[in-house]
Amino acid sequence: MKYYNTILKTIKTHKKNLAVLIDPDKMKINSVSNFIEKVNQSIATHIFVGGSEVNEGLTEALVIEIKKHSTLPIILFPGDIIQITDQADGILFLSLISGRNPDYLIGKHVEAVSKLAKTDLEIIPTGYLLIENGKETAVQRVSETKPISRNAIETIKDTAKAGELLGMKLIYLEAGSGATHAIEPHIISEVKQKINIPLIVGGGIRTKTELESAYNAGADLVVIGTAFEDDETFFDDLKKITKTYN
Ligand code: 1GP
Repeated sequence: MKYYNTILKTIKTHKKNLAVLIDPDKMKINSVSNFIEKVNQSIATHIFVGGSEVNEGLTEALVIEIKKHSTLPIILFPGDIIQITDQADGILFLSLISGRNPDYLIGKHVEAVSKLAKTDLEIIPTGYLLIENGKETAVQRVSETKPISRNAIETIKDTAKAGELLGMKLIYLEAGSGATHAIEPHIISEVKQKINIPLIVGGGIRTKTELESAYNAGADLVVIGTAFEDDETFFDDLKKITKTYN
């Protein structure tokens, strides 16, 4: 579990992780080198690749191109099994535990097994919780599940804890790509206090202040996609710095 252990190590040393999420459906291959150059100069520690709706073949081509320009770990964050490619380094094996659609709890996982067996991907079991953010998100539409209300803090905490007790190695609090409201810091901090595994937070984070606020609340890894897609100058705010967190 090389990549997972690296995340555990950052927690011990009070460092934080930032994943830049690249959607194969939105990133053009000929834009990759410029984009990744900016990623390389930033505080990003991971590149996540995935999307809710991606055509077959696009993910693999994108990962191959990213690899030419970056040594950061490339972790698949797939919306579907067709996004699995052995060209990446790892995969978040996501179970959508906020929802009650069996396909996204276990069904697609069974289908993925024979494909994963042909790869050396590091498989990281991840409990994925979609939290309501004020508008319908692609995850909600594609998975046909309801997000948990952001006011239902006990349900959010118990769902995250249940994921941990089921053996999941990471918990991902997701507001949804392009969310109007990012996950609120008090939710991050209450979930973090409840669980003993690393916490990922993503969805709707657009500024350095929001990023810092998620870190300060207890996020170990933050995922940002849309803000970089919309405005690459955001990378300028996130140039490499040395900072530790308590
Ligand atoms: C989406 O959590 C990720 O799955 C990132 O969301 O695109 O809003 O940054 P954004």
